[in-house]
Amino acid sequence: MMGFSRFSKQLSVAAMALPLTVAAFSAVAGERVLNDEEFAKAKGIFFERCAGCHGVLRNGATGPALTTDVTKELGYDGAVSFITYGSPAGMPNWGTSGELTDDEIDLMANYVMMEPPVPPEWGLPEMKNTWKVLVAPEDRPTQKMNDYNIDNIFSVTLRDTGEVALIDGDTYEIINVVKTGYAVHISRVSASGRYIFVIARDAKVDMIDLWMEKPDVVAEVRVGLEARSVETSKFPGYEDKYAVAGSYWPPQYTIMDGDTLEPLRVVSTRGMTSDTGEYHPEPRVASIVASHFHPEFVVNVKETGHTLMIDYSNLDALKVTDIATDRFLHDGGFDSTGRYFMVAANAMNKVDVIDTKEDRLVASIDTDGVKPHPGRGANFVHPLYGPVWATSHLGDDSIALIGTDPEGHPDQAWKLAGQLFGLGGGQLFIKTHPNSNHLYVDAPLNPDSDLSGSVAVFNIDEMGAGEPEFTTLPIAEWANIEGGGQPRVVQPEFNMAGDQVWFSVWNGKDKQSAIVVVDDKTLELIKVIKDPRLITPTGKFNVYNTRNDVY
Ligand code: DHE
Repeated sequence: MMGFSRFSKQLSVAAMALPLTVAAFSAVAGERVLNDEEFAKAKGIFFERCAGCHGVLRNGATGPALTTDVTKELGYDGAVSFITYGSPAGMPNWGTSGELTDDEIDLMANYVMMEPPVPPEWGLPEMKNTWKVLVAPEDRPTQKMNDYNIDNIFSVTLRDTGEVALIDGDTYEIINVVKTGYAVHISRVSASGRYIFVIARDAKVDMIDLWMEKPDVVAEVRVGLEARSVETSKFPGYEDKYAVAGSYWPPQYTIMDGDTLEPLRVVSTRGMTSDTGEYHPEPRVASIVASHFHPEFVVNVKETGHTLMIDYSNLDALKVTDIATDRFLHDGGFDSTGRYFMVAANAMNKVDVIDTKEDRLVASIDTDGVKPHPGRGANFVHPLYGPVWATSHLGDDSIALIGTDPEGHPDQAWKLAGQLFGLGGGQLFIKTHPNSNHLYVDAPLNPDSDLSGSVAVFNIDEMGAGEPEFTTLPIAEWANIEGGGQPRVVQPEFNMAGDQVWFSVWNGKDKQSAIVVVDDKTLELIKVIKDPRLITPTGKFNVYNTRNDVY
């Protein structure tokens, strides 16, 4: 365990992003027009690695715009440098991490100089062609057919194999590895806890039934060509009735039957920006949560900055409350009461607060950091500020604490109440649990492998005095990975009881990865889960915590 000063952390991150030397360019070919085969390959890599942050049409969001006016200004050498080394503001170091070869970097640097291709549309007919009910509702078990404590199962994203591993949180055994869509992203859990819904980057939704003797997929559908979010209806009376998925391409959301995934309604999100009123062709759907106060999905539209409260009580006459928020909405989570949804507008360095009871914007908060990236964030009671919700930042080491208690702590409510400073830039996820006195913050996108392989732990009780120090847990070292690589430690997730915290040690596809389980009280290692099937584990979703919005 070790501590870092804030100054040295920033220096070390900046040092990793030095410009390329002439020698480093020697393996690459230089600026040219790509042939058809090269263009197709580069298009694939862009879709897999770049479109999420920069947009299919490259208008920019989490990452800057890469339209040809911008890339030509940057030039071929500049593009190679960024792709190789990344940047402290959150661009991954695709070259030095070994994820892209010199030839692939050359392809990509040339590709971004050319006009982006426009992918096709994808409506209900296309969705229905891909919709499959593998086990009809009437053929499914009428009671739980296994002995698993299903509330303590973890659905673990195996990013590069397009699978999720269902892991028993009590025994650490892999229950099943389930085939899902391409570059699978997140899992969400139905209100009853019976079904897990998984969304993949190719917009395939898979529905897993945890009551089966061996839990497996019972229905699937593709709701577009690219997607990141899925959620299910949670309002009393609508439990497990609907699912909703948000697509990046085409920019739209789709409401599906919660038993079969039959696509029922698809609605485009193309339209005007909330502030300047300009048309945007690609306003992608970022995070979605289910309201606990109304039969509504809270759908966050990234590029145009709209939070749409979609009333699902009558799909034939869909009522939408369109709240103007900040542009570039990304991820977020509820406050501890489940009433306020806190969503990061990451490229604006803001967090917007949505009151899901009154359906209104409560505040737009400058987080005094670069690109807030909370995952679902972390709720805890700060010794001075009372209940707060916290977010880490992608672009620097700061952690923003936002007051969430307007009654008890009005001076801090919906304001930046305070800050902490973590391992360095490249932070992605922050987590605690109501039963824990610890706050965990990762930094998987930091170019320094010591930092990306560790996690910072703050003691909540000790946050009242001075600049709180953190303890560094060398999680990747504990995993004792064989065969090298740059294993990144990503996304702390608690077990159901809130006494263990799980970390993914995310290595290259052809390298060993692991999951490390830590005792929350003692911060000691409990278990390293290694298995040849655990390839590129990233997000982990504990059934109980996910379905009850515990974080
Ligand atoms: Fe994610 C959540 C989008 C890259 C792991 N990610 C989200 C959400 C969005 C999003 C919109 C919120 C979903 C919700 O709550 O409904 N993610 C994107 C991107 O656009 C981006 C930046 C680039 C891309 O090409 O996809 C991106 N995400 C990643 C990764 O590279 C991560 C680290 C590894 C992986 O598996 O892909 C990653 N994203 C996650 C995880 C969550 C997530 C684990 C859920 C966190 C949680 O605790 O809920």
